[in-house]
Formats: sequence, C-alpha cells, structure tokens
Amino acid sequence: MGVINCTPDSFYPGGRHREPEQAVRRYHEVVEEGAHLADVGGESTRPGSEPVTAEEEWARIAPVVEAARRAGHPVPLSVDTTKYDVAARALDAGAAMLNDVSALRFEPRLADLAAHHGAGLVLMHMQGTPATMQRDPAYRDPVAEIRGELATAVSLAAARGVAAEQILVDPGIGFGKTLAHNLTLLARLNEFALLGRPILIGCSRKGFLGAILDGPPAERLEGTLAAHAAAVCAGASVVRVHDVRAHVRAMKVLDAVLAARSGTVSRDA
Ligand code: HH2
Repeated sequence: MGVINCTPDSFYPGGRHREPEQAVRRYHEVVEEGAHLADVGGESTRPGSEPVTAEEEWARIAPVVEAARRAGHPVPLSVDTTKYDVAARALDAGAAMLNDVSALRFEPRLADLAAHHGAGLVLMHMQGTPATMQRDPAYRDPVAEIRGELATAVSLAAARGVAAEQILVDPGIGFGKTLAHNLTLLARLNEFALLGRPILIGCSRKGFLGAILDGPPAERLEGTLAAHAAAVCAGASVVRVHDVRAHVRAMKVLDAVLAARSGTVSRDA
C-alpha cells in the first residue's frame, strides 16, 4: 500500500505533498512503482498533530481522488480519514477502501458507509488521540489488549453491516505505543491471526526506527524494510509504505523465500 500524503506537516518531510500537482504526480508514481493499493490522506496523525476541518481535508485529497478516477483506478484507492464527510465524498468519487486510524472510535458511521458501498475497511488501533497518544502510553499486555479492542471494532463493523471479507486489522504501530510496545507487537504479530482478518502494518520511517537507528525519518528506509520483512514473516498481508519501489523489490525476494518454505516452489526451480 503506497502512501500519498497531501499534507504540509506529515512527520516524514520527504512524504509531504502539499501542492495538488505534487500529490497527483506522487499518485501516478506510486502506481507505476508497483503498489497494489494507494492510500491518500489529507490530515497528519503524527504525535501532537491537530485535526483539520473536513472541508480542508477534502480540498487536499480531492485532486488525487479525481486523478485516480480519470486513470480508471489502476489500483484500488484507499482513503486515510476518520471523517464521515470526507469518506462519503471519496467513496462517491470511486474510492474502494476506508483506512480508519481510530477503528470506528471517532466516527462509527464510517462502518455504515463501508457497508453501503461494499468498500474495504481498515480498522487500526490507537490509544487516545494523535494529540495525546504519546503521553505515557500504557498497557498490561499490549497484544491482548489491542487484539481485544480490534475484536470489538470488528464486531461493531459487522453489526453495522460490513461483511467480514471487507475488513482488515492493524495494531497501529506508533499510535499510543512506546518503543517496547511497538517491538512486542511486531514480535508477536502472529497472535493477531486469531482475529481471522488480514493484517495491515505500517512501520514506514516511524519514530521507533529512529530510536533504534538514531536517525531522522530520511535515514530510516533500511530499518523500515527490516521491520516490514519481519511483519510479513509473522503474517502481515499488507504493508503501508512511503517507498514503493524499494518495497516491491524487497517483498519479491521475501515472497520467493516464503514460497520455498511452504513448498510451493520445487527445490530445482
Ligand atoms: N500510519 C500513519 C497513517 N495512517 N494507517 C494505518 N492503517 N496504519 C498505519 O500505521 C498508519 C496509517 C502515519 O504515517 P504517515 O501517514 O506517513 O504520517 P502522518 O500521519 O504524519 O501524515
């Protein structure tokens, strides 16, 4: 899943596409570089960020939503939003998926929209809100608690008419988690398989990698690839990334190794 952030303030400066032309160009690059999904967002959710209005958020992403429609949706378009109006307009304009970083806590009606449109729905765990989430996050057992909250969100979506096949789950790396929490979630990602839904993971250039590598977001590509490889080995189906080309190449090798492990490739091939 290739990220297109139409924002002036995302945590990774290299991923900020504030001008409409820049964002549209990035959309086409993401597709060309081999992404299977494109995820467009118009509001940063970095720690300490403040929300923008629905009007502003829609104005930011609309050029990309329109470009995807004009291109005939070469890959499904996902919209990273927690707002009903933004989600409704994007789905009406052809988006195929909602990426909700609040797992229906901020706006339960996103489930109604996903049900009505037959759209995909990513339910991502966050403790608190972006403004507060990194102020001393705490869990007794992060895996058990986060899995439990995701199970509740999956049930809520189902109760509002979303079919199980439409739902993906995401433990929300960096969203109300310490370095130790993030590492535990990655190390025990296989335990989220109990939810019975595909797992999406987003480690791309995030702060926990900076804590390990002692470098800014611009210097976290190798760390991102390592974390995503570990996540896929532990069962992740979708990785949300800023660097599509590098991931397509890395995942091609990983897929080949995993195919050999599962015996789908002959030893002589
Ligand atoms: N991470 C970010 C945003 N949306 N969605 C899902 N499902 N999973 C994630 O891990 C995730 C997400 C944060 O990254 P980014 O969009 O690059 O930053 P910002 O929120 O500062 O724009």
